[in-house]
Amino acid sequence: MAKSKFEYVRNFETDDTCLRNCYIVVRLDGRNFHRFAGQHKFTKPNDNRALGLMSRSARSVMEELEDIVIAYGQSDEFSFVFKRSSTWFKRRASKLMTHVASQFSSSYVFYWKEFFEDQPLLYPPSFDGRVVLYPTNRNLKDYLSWRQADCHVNNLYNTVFWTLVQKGGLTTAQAEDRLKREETVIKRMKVPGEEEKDVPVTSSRRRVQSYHCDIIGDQFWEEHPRVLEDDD
Ligand code: DGT
Ligand code: MG
Ligand code: MG
Ligand code: MG
Ligand code: MG
Repeated sequence: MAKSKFEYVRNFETDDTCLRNCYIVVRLDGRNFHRFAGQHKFTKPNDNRALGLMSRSARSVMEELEDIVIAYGQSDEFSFVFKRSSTWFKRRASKLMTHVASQFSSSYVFYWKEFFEDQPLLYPPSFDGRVVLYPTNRNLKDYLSWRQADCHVNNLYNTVFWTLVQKGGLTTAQAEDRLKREETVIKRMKVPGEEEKDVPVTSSRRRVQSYHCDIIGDQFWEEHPRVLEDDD
C-alpha cells in the first residue's frame, strides 16, 4: 500500500517500553476524592461500601487484563503488579497504564449501585495512573510494604481523630490540636540557680530550628538522634 505524505508523523511517537525483567507496577489514585467522599457521604474514617467497590473494580481489572499477579489497595488508590516476564502490549507503559485506569474507572461506575444502593452517583469519578518498575523481589515487597505502612499510619490517625470528634465531643480543630505529632523527651538541662537535672521537654517534629554549632564532633549527633537512621 502506498504511503501518504502524512505518514512521517508516526515518527513523532516516543518509545515507552518498560525495561525487561522488571515488575511493572501501575498505581491508580482517585482524583480529588476528598471532595468525592464528602459529596457521596462516605462514612468516616472508613466507608465499607467504598472499599468494597474499589475491591470489586480491582477484581474486574485483574480478570479482564493480562498478566497481573497481585493487586493491593487502600483508601482511594490501587496498585497492580504485572509479572516480570509479561510481554502484554510489548510492555508499553502508556498502553498498560491507560488500560488499567479505564477498566478500573468504568468498573467503578458500572458496579456503583451494587455497593451504594441508596446513594446516587452524582458525577463521573476519575483516577490518575503512574508506572513504576521494580527490578528485584525485595524492591517489590518493599513497595507493597510501603503502601501498607502508609495505610496503617493513616488509618491509625483517622480512627483516633474521628473517635475524638464523634465519641469524645471535640471539634475537628481540637482533635487536630490533640494529635499534633508532639512527643515528650527527657533532656538533661541546667536550670539557672539549680543543679543540672532531667526534665521532660515537649518537642514538635515539625518545628524547624536553626543552629550555629559544631557538627564535626559527636555532641550534636548525640543530642539529635532523629537525624540519622540506622545504617542497615
Ligand atoms: P488527589 O489524589 O490529589 O486528586 O486528591 P485526593 O483528595 O483524592 O487526595 P488523596 O488521594 O491524597 O486522599 C484520599 C481522599 O479520599 C482523602 O481525603 C480521604 C478520602 N477517602 C478515601 N477513603 C475514604 C473513606 O473510606 N471514607 C472517607 N470519609 N473518606 C475517604
Ligand atoms: Mg494524591
Ligand atoms: Mg486521590
Ligand atoms: Mg489517595
Ligand atoms: Mg485500537
